[in-house]
Amino acid sequence: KHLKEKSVSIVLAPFSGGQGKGGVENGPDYMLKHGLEKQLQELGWKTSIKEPLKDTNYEELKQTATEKSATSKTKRGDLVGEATKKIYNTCKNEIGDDFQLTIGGDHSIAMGSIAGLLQRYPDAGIIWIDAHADINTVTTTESGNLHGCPVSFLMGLDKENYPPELQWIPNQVLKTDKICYIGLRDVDAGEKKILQENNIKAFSMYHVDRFGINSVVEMAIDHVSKGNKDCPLMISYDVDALEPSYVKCTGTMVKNGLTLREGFFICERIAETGNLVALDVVEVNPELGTNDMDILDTIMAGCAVVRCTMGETLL
Ligand code: B3U
Ligand code: MN
Ligand code: MN
Repeated sequence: KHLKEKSVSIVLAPFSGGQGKGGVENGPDYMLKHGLEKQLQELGWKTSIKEPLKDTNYEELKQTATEKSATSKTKRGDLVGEATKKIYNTCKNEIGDDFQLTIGGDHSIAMGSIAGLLQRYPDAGIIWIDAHADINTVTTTESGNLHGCPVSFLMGLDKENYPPELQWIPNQVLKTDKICYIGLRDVDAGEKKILQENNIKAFSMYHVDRFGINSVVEMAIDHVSKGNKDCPLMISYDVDALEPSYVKCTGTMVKNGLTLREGFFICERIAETGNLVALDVVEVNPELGTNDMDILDTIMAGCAVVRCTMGETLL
Protein backbone atom coordinates (compact mmCIF):
# COMPACT_ATOMS: atom_id res chain seq x y z
CA LYS A 1 0.00 0.00 0.00
CA HIS A 2 2.73 2.42 0.97
CA LEU A 3 5.67 1.06 -1.00
CA LYS A 4 5.81 1.84 -4.73
CA GLU A 5 7.61 -1.38 -5.64
CA LYS A 6 8.80 -4.48 -3.84
CA SER A 7 12.18 -3.05 -3.00
CA VAL A 8 14.00 -3.21 0.34
CA SER A 9 16.92 -1.25 1.76
CA ILE A 10 18.84 -3.43 4.19
CA VAL A 11 20.46 -1.07 6.68
CA LEU A 12 23.33 -2.76 8.49
CA ALA A 13 23.86 -1.58 12.07
CA PRO A 14 26.77 -3.59 13.49
CA PHE A 15 26.93 -1.79 16.82
CA SER A 16 27.32 -3.03 20.40
CA GLY A 17 27.90 0.20 22.36
CA GLY A 18 24.41 0.28 23.85
CA GLN A 19 25.36 -2.54 26.19
CA GLY A 20 28.49 -4.12 27.63
CA LYS A 21 28.88 -7.43 25.82
CA GLY A 22 30.85 -7.89 22.64
CA GLY A 23 29.59 -9.90 19.69
CA VAL A 24 26.22 -8.34 18.92
CA GLU A 25 27.96 -6.19 16.28
CA ASN A 26 28.37 -9.43 14.28
CA GLY A 27 24.62 -10.02 13.99
CA PRO A 28 24.29 -8.46 10.52
CA ASP A 29 27.27 -10.39 9.14
CA TYR A 30 25.97 -13.73 10.35
CA MET A 31 22.47 -13.11 9.04
CA LEU A 32 23.83 -12.11 5.64
CA LYS A 33 26.18 -15.11 5.55
CA HIS A 34 23.15 -17.28 6.32
CA GLY A 35 21.66 -16.02 3.05
CA LEU A 36 19.23 -13.34 4.17
CA GLU A 37 19.58 -11.24 1.04
CA LYS A 38 18.96 -14.17 -1.28
CA GLN A 39 16.00 -15.29 0.82
CA LEU A 40 14.45 -11.87 0.31
CA GLN A 41 15.15 -11.97 -3.41
CA GLU A 42 13.42 -15.35 -3.59
CA LEU A 43 10.40 -13.68 -2.03
CA GLY A 44 10.46 -11.21 -4.91
CA TRP A 45 12.23 -8.30 -3.23
CA LYS A 46 14.76 -6.12 -4.94
CA THR A 47 17.50 -5.61 -2.35
CA SER A 48 20.12 -2.99 -1.69
CA ILE A 49 22.51 -2.74 1.25
CA LYS A 50 23.23 0.43 3.21
CA GLU A 51 26.13 0.69 5.65
CA PRO A 52 25.91 3.93 7.64
CA LEU A 53 28.56 2.81 10.17
CA LYS A 54 31.07 1.68 7.58
CA ASP A 55 33.89 4.17 8.11
CA THR A 56 34.19 3.97 11.89
CA ASN A 57 35.37 1.07 14.02
CA TYR A 58 33.01 1.38 16.97
CA GLU A 59 34.31 -1.79 18.61
CA GLU A 60 37.76 -0.26 18.86
CA LEU A 61 36.33 3.00 20.22
CA LYS A 62 34.23 1.05 22.72
CA GLN A 63 37.37 -0.31 24.38
CA THR A 64 38.74 3.17 25.10
CA ALA A 65 35.36 4.83 25.73
CA THR A 66 34.46 2.66 28.69
CA GLU A 67 36.70 4.36 31.23
CA LYS A 68 36.36 7.84 29.79
CA SER A 69 32.58 8.17 30.06
CA ALA A 70 32.29 6.32 33.37
CA THR A 71 31.30 9.56 35.13
CA SER A 72 27.99 9.97 33.30
CA LYS A 73 25.08 7.79 34.33
CA THR A 74 24.61 6.25 30.93
CA LYS A 75 27.51 4.45 29.32
CA ARG A 76 29.09 5.45 26.00
CA GLY A 77 26.54 8.16 25.17
CA ASP A 78 29.08 9.63 22.77
CA LEU A 79 29.36 6.44 20.72
CA VAL A 80 25.66 5.66 20.80
CA GLY A 81 24.88 9.25 19.82
CA GLU A 82 27.25 9.24 16.88
CA ALA A 83 26.29 5.81 15.55
CA THR A 84 22.54 6.30 15.89
CA LYS A 85 22.72 9.69 14.20
CA LYS A 86 24.36 8.07 11.18
CA ILE A 87 21.67 5.39 11.08
CA TYR A 88 19.06 8.14 11.42
CA ASN A 89 20.43 10.07 8.47
CA THR A 90 20.47 6.97 6.29
CA CYS A 91 16.91 6.00 7.25
CA LYS A 92 15.66 9.54 6.79
CA ASN A 93 17.39 10.37 3.50
CA GLU A 94 18.37 7.23 1.62
CA ILE A 95 15.47 4.80 1.78
CA GLY A 96 12.97 6.61 -0.45
CA ASP A 97 9.97 4.35 -1.04
CA ASP A 98 11.81 1.17 -0.09
CA PHE A 99 10.94 -1.06 2.81
CA GLN A 100 13.35 -0.16 5.64
CA LEU A 101 14.97 -3.28 7.13
CA THR A 102 17.53 -2.53 9.84
CA ILE A 103 19.72 -5.32 11.19
CA GLY A 104 21.44 -4.81 14.58
CA GLY A 105 23.34 -4.59 16.64
CA ASP A 106 21.92 -3.89 20.07
CA HIS A 107 18.53 -2.21 20.49
CA SER A 108 19.99 1.30 20.95
CA ILE A 109 20.15 1.45 17.14
CA ALA A 110 16.35 1.80 17.09
CA MET A 111 16.84 5.44 18.12
CA GLY A 112 18.23 5.94 14.61
CA SER A 113 15.95 3.64 12.64
CA ILE A 114 12.70 4.77 14.26
CA ALA A 115 13.52 8.49 14.33
CA GLY A 116 14.51 8.18 10.65
CA LEU A 117 11.38 6.28 9.68
CA LEU A 118 9.17 8.81 11.45
CA GLN A 119 10.62 11.58 9.29
CA ARG A 120 9.27 9.76 6.23
CA TYR A 121 6.06 8.47 7.88
CA PRO A 122 5.27 10.88 10.74
CA ASP A 123 2.25 8.94 11.96
CA ALA A 124 3.61 5.42 11.66
CA GLY A 125 2.67 3.11 14.53
CA ILE A 126 5.49 1.19 16.23
CA ILE A 127 5.01 -2.36 17.51
CA TRP A 128 7.86 -3.21 19.88
CA ILE A 129 8.48 -6.93 20.39
CA ASP A 130 10.71 -7.51 23.40
CA ALA A 131 11.08 -9.13 26.82
CA HIS A 132 12.07 -5.63 28.01
CA ALA A 133 10.39 -2.24 27.72
CA ASP A 134 13.64 -0.39 26.86
CA ILE A 135 12.10 2.78 28.28
CA ASN A 136 14.54 3.68 31.04
CA THR A 137 15.66 7.30 31.19
CA VAL A 138 19.07 8.63 32.17
CA THR A 139 17.55 9.11 35.63
CA THR A 140 15.91 5.68 36.06
CA THR A 141 18.46 3.35 34.42
CA GLU A 142 20.20 1.01 36.81
CA SER A 143 22.54 -0.60 34.30
CA GLY A 144 23.48 2.58 32.42
CA ASN A 145 23.12 0.62 29.19
CA LEU A 146 21.51 2.71 26.48
CA HIS A 147 19.93 -0.31 24.76
CA GLY A 148 17.58 -0.23 27.75
CA CYS A 149 16.57 3.38 26.93
CA PRO A 150 15.73 3.93 23.22
CA VAL A 151 11.97 4.33 23.68
CA SER A 152 12.26 7.09 26.29
CA PHE A 153 14.79 8.95 24.15
CA LEU A 154 12.49 8.77 21.12
CA MET A 155 9.68 10.15 23.29
CA GLY A 156 11.79 12.97 24.66
CA LEU A 157 11.35 11.90 28.29
CA ASP A 158 13.94 13.41 30.65
CA LYS A 159 15.49 15.24 27.72
CA GLU A 160 17.40 17.70 29.92
CA ASN A 161 19.60 14.81 31.02
CA TYR A 162 20.43 13.38 27.58
CA PRO A 163 24.10 12.93 26.85
CA PRO A 164 24.93 15.84 24.50
CA GLU A 165 25.59 13.49 21.59
CA LEU A 166 21.99 12.28 21.72
CA GLN A 167 20.45 15.74 21.59
CA TRP A 168 20.04 15.31 17.82
CA ILE A 169 16.93 13.15 18.33
CA PRO A 170 14.01 15.24 17.06
CA ASN A 171 11.90 16.43 19.98
CA GLN A 172 9.19 13.88 20.95
CA VAL A 173 9.46 12.27 17.53
CA LEU A 174 7.60 9.23 18.90
CA LYS A 175 4.25 9.95 20.57
CA THR A 176 3.45 7.91 23.68
CA ASP A 177 0.22 6.60 22.09
CA LYS A 178 1.85 5.45 18.84
CA ILE A 179 3.75 2.50 20.31
CA CYS A 180 2.55 -0.82 21.66
CA TYR A 181 4.63 -3.57 23.26
CA ILE A 182 4.23 -7.33 22.99
CA GLY A 183 6.17 -9.94 24.98
CA LEU A 184 7.24 -8.00 28.08
CA ARG A 185 8.33 -9.96 31.14
CA ASP A 186 11.34 -8.14 32.60
CA VAL A 187 10.42 -4.52 33.27
CA ASP A 188 12.24 -2.39 35.88
CA ALA A 189 10.26 -0.62 38.62
CA GLY A 190 11.14 2.78 37.17
CA GLU A 191 9.98 1.64 33.74
CA LYS A 192 6.64 0.40 35.09
CA LYS A 193 6.06 3.84 36.53
CA ILE A 194 6.87 5.49 33.19
CA LEU A 195 4.53 3.11 31.33
CA GLN A 196 1.69 3.83 33.77
CA GLU A 197 2.17 7.58 34.02
CA ASN A 198 2.25 7.97 30.25
CA ASN A 199 -0.53 5.46 29.59
CA ILE A 200 1.65 3.44 27.22
CA LYS A 201 0.01 0.33 25.81
CA ALA A 202 1.84 -2.88 26.69
CA PHE A 203 0.98 -6.56 26.36
CA SER A 204 3.12 -8.68 28.65
CA MET A 205 3.39 -12.46 28.51
CA TYR A 206 0.44 -12.48 30.92
CA HIS A 207 -1.71 -10.85 28.26
CA VAL A 208 -0.48 -13.28 25.60
CA ASP A 209 -1.64 -16.13 27.84
CA ARG A 210 -4.84 -14.34 28.86
CA PHE A 211 -6.10 -13.29 25.42
CA GLY A 212 -4.04 -15.39 23.01
CA ILE A 213 -1.54 -14.05 20.52
CA ASN A 214 -4.15 -13.38 17.80
CA SER A 215 -6.20 -10.99 19.95
CA VAL A 216 -3.09 -9.34 21.33
CA VAL A 217 -1.73 -8.55 17.86
CA GLU A 218 -5.14 -7.27 16.76
CA MET A 219 -5.35 -4.97 19.78
CA ALA A 220 -1.79 -3.79 19.20
CA ILE A 221 -2.48 -2.92 15.55
CA ASP A 222 -5.73 -1.14 16.50
CA HIS A 223 -4.03 0.82 19.26
CA VAL A 224 -1.20 2.24 17.18
CA SER A 225 -3.33 2.75 14.04
CA LYS A 226 -5.74 5.12 15.80
CA GLY A 227 -8.64 4.22 13.54
CA ASN A 228 -6.68 4.72 10.32
CA LYS A 229 -6.88 1.45 8.40
CA ASP A 230 -3.98 2.60 6.21
CA CYS A 231 -1.73 3.59 9.11
CA PRO A 232 1.92 2.78 8.25
CA LEU A 233 3.36 0.22 10.66
CA MET A 234 6.85 -0.66 11.85
CA ILE A 235 8.02 -3.61 13.96
CA SER A 236 11.07 -3.25 16.21
CA TYR A 237 11.91 -6.86 16.99
CA ASP A 238 14.28 -7.79 19.83
CA VAL A 239 14.93 -11.52 19.49
CA ASP A 240 15.04 -11.86 23.29
CA ALA A 241 11.22 -11.66 23.14
CA LEU A 242 11.38 -15.29 22.04
CA GLU A 243 11.69 -18.21 24.45
CA PRO A 244 15.41 -18.68 25.22
CA SER A 245 15.43 -22.36 24.29
CA TYR A 246 15.01 -21.24 20.63
CA VAL A 247 17.21 -18.17 20.91
CA LYS A 248 20.22 -18.70 23.15
CA CYS A 249 22.55 -16.22 21.49
CA THR A 250 21.23 -12.95 22.83
CA GLY A 251 22.62 -10.69 25.55
CA THR A 252 19.83 -10.81 28.11
CA MET A 253 17.74 -13.97 27.95
CA VAL A 254 14.53 -14.01 29.97
CA LYS A 255 12.67 -17.27 30.45
CA ASN A 256 8.98 -17.86 29.63
CA GLY A 257 9.01 -16.05 26.32
CA LEU A 258 7.03 -16.25 23.09
CA THR A 259 7.05 -19.57 21.26
CA LEU A 260 8.60 -19.43 17.80
CA ARG A 261 5.15 -19.70 16.24
CA GLU A 262 3.79 -16.86 18.37
CA GLY A 263 6.83 -14.80 17.47
CA PHE A 264 6.39 -15.45 13.76
CA PHE A 265 2.62 -15.03 13.86
CA ILE A 266 3.01 -11.46 15.11
CA CYS A 267 5.02 -10.64 11.98
CA GLU A 268 2.73 -12.54 9.64
CA ARG A 269 -0.43 -10.89 10.95
CA ILE A 270 1.02 -7.38 10.80
CA ALA A 271 2.37 -8.10 7.31
CA GLU A 272 -1.14 -9.14 6.28
CA THR A 273 -2.40 -5.58 6.87
CA GLY A 274 -0.31 -4.46 3.89
CA ASN A 275 0.77 -1.46 5.97
CA LEU A 276 4.24 -2.54 7.06
CA VAL A 277 6.99 -0.14 6.04
CA ALA A 278 9.88 -1.08 8.33
CA LEU A 279 11.42 -3.72 10.57
CA ASP A 280 14.34 -3.80 13.01
CA VAL A 281 15.85 -7.13 14.05
CA VAL A 282 18.20 -6.65 16.99
CA GLU A 283 20.19 -8.34 19.76
CA VAL A 284 21.36 -11.35 17.74
CA ASN A 285 24.75 -12.09 19.35
CA PRO A 286 26.48 -15.05 17.69
CA GLU A 287 29.40 -14.86 20.14
CA LEU A 288 27.23 -15.95 23.04
CA GLY A 289 26.72 -19.40 21.57
CA THR A 290 28.55 -22.29 23.20
CA ASN A 291 28.06 -24.54 20.18
CA ASP A 292 27.26 -24.24 16.48
CA MET A 293 23.71 -25.51 16.92
CA ASP A 294 22.79 -22.70 19.31
CA ILE A 295 24.26 -20.12 16.97
CA LEU A 296 22.45 -21.56 13.96
CA ASP A 297 19.13 -21.65 15.88
CA THR A 298 19.40 -17.97 16.75
CA ILE A 299 20.46 -16.85 13.27
CA MET A 300 17.69 -18.92 11.72
CA ALA A 301 15.12 -17.39 14.08
CA GLY A 302 16.32 -13.89 13.16
CA CYS A 303 16.13 -14.62 9.43
CA ALA A 304 12.70 -16.22 9.84
CA VAL A 305 11.40 -13.11 11.60
CA VAL A 306 12.50 -11.11 8.55
CA ARG A 307 10.89 -13.52 6.09
CA CYS A 308 7.60 -13.73 8.00
CA THR A 309 7.48 -9.93 8.05
CA MET A 310 8.25 -9.72 4.36
CA GLY A 311 5.57 -12.05 3.13
CA GLU A 312 6.94 -15.58 3.13
CA THR A 313 4.10 -17.22 4.98
CA LEU A 314 1.19 -15.40 3.38
CA LEU A 315 -0.50 -17.46 0.70
N1 B3U B 1 15.91 -3.00 31.89
C1 B3U B 1 17.30 -3.37 32.02
C2 B3U B 1 17.60 -4.67 31.30
C3 B3U B 1 17.53 -4.68 29.84
C4 B3U B 1 16.87 -3.86 28.98
N2 B3U B 1 17.09 -4.30 27.74
C5 B3U B 1 17.81 -5.35 27.83
N3 B3U B 1 18.10 -5.58 29.07
N4 B3U B 1 18.19 -6.12 26.77
C6 B3U B 1 18.20 -2.22 31.57
O1 B3U B 1 19.41 -2.44 31.50
O2 B3U B 1 17.73 -1.12 31.33
MN1 MN C 1 15.20 -7.19 25.20
MN1 MN D 1 15.24 -4.51 23.36
